[in-house]
Amino acid sequence: MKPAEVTVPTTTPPCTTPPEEDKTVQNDIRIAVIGNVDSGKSTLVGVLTKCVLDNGNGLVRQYVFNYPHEKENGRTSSIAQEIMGFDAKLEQVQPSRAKASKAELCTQVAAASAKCITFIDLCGHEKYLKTTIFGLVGMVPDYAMIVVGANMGISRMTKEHLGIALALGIPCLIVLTKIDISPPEVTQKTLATLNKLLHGAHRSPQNVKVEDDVAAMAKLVHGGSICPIFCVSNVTGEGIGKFKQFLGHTSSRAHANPLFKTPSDPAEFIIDGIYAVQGVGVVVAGTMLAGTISLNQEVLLGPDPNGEFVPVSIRSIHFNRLQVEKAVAGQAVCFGIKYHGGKKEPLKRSNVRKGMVLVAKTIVPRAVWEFDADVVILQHATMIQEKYQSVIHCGVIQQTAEVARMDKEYLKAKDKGKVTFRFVHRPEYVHAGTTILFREGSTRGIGKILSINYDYKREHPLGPQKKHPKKKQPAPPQPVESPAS
Ligand SMILES: Nc1nc2c(ncn2[C@@H]2O[C@H](COP(=O)(O)OP(=O)(O)OP(=O)(O)O)[C@@H](O)[C@H]2O)c(=O)[nH]1
Ligand SMILES: [Mg+2]
Repeated sequence: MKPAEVTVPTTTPPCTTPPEEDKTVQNDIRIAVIGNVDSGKSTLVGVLTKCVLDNGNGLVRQYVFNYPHEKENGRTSSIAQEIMGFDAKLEQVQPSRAKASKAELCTQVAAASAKCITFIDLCGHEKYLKTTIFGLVGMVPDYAMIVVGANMGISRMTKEHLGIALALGIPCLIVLTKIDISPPEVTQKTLATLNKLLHGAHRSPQNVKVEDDVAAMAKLVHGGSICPIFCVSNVTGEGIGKFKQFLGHTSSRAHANPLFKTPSDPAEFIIDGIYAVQGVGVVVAGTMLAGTISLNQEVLLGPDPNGEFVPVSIRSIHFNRLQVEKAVAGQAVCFGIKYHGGKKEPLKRSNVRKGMVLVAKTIVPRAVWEFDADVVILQHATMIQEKYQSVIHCGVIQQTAEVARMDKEYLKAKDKGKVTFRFVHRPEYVHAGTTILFREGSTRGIGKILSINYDYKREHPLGPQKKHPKKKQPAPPQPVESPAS
């Protein structure tokens, strides 16, 4: 998939965030980890965050996996998050081995750190591409770290992941793993292919050497002007120290990312994870795109299958696993929520889905079925016409949509056009200006929402949906860990 023409802003808009909150936002960095299956993503995340080395046979990834089935087959199939902390001198905060659980380790690191990097470990296998795209589009990472096995070369999936990150305007860094087992000539060949690929995508690759100034490099990566390539071994530890130094100098791109508004705007929080926590109730994880949400505040949760929003209260707020009083634009946080007011039934996990939002009451949110978008078809085997259906990724929203109308008879690979998409299953809360990705089989496209069609209304395809189904639902699988933030 070729990168589309999406401009990466290089200038930082003036910051209106109060200094203390601004520091928290600036020192909270999110890195999405992508790349081909078995390239060493989970292992690298484990080596960086747990300060241990791998045995080349799947030892360290065990500390990163969420589920027992992932441990059994060694393949990431869910989104795992791990924290790496730095103190004020940019020395890594060592995780204490005495603390047993993943959650306790994260809390300990976050509490002792002046700066935190959250790695979002995504799936390499094509079977889980939907999950990986969700992590890249919905979890609003500051950077994408593309992991490539030095001995494995550049696969189709590596190109696909890189293409999506570039199309979304996320600055990239590359880590070549397995240099301990890759013959030097093979590593050189992989590097040459990578350099060619990045030049072709109008990015400047920079092979990092021992003597390079990583602080200066981190600034250039922030602006998206260079793409550094680090060569490491998760087994011998070669190159890991230099890479950690670089990571210590990275900073958040929240102020440079046009997706984020200021803490004084009306609040908007997009939900990327839902948990039922014993003794706490429903907890939603996600990203604050705008505004400020405080403890006990009343906000609106929605849209439900009928497109409606319900008032909920904020019972608890966690940022990097630590309890806080408020959350501001740019932060990834978790909220404990309950129905506001006199609702008899408690809020259940099944009442919330990924793709919903929490918004300030002042917004008066409206869910819609249709929107117009400017699109470019990156690859498609035949032609796209009216009634064509595809999965649309738009922030945390993932839903099949149909082409209701278009300004041309058909679109084929490399064509641009104006398309009206209509969601198939339920109305969603979307904004003009948001980037969308769509994919179906080998078809890939990217676009930007131009306008929302509030006039088109329809019933839910299955008739009006009950908000609280009477039938007892089977208990959803519980995450092994409590939410990451
Ligand atoms: N020798 C050597 N082996 C490594 C290195 N990094 C990872 N491995 C091994 O490579 C295998 C795959 O590593 P994973 O971390 O599971 O790879 P992944 O990219 O997360 O794979 P998916 O989650 O399935 O996409 C494991 O057996 C690791 O032990 C390295 O630098 N050197
Ligand atoms: Mg993995």
